[in-house]
Amino acid sequence: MDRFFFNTDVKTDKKNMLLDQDNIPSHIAIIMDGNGRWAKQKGLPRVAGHREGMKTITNVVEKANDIGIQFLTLYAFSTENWKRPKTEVDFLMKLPERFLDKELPALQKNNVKVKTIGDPSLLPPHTKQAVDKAVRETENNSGLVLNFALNYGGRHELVEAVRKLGREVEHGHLKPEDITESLFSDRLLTSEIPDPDLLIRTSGEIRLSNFMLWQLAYSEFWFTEVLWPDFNGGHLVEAVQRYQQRKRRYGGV
Ligand code: V07
Repeated sequence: MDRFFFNTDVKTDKKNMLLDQDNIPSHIAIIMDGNGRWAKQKGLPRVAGHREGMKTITNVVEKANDIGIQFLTLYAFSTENWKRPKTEVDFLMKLPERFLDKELPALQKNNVKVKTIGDPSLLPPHTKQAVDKAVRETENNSGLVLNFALNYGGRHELVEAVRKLGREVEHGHLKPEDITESLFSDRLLTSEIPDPDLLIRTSGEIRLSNFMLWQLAYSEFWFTEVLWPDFNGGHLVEAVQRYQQRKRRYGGV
């Protein structure tokens, strides 16, 4: 029997308010693309788009929490993003602190648990410290897990997992025959997080861009032309509805 959820938040969500409560995706992963293009269209510098994109996160986290999402992974900075102009990289590296200075109290109040995946070794110390502090201070929260992919690369993650397994074999703790998909998953940065049920990419690009290559093997993909700074809670609900329609169709055959 289907139960339905009626959202009364008219501020962020004017349409598409019906969701099947028995089929809410546990984990949504998002490639937050289109910030630079949003700024360009408005004649603003790229960094203005990044700043606006940060506001979208607050909005989307709130809605994800409302609809009962348990894990939200956001691709904030890829291993390839270091190739951007230094001024832009420097600006981007200030955003985790800015975001957390402003939002950590609200995240705390909403019982959100902050996590990260990615290689922290190349992050500036000020960035790493701010993120570590947020992770530490929210580690006992039991609500939505807000997982930031920060200096994350899917291939890098896979190579690191292979290295780990290689060392375990070398030390005689493991036989190659013992390596299973499940054991391999346990060596990834997401070992404590289920695979995403739904991937959203904004801004019309139809690519994975080295994001969660292993974990997205069975996920539903939802691509939208909407630029990340224009994305809102209503769009998130729409993506979940499309996800639910697909799931219902599969259930029929
Ligand atoms: C970044 C803003 C959102 C649009 C996409 C690119 C720019 C939030 C964070 C963040 C990261 C870790 C954390 C808390 C917040 C962030 C970067 C870029 C590098 F623990 N937004 N945001 N980090 N953008």
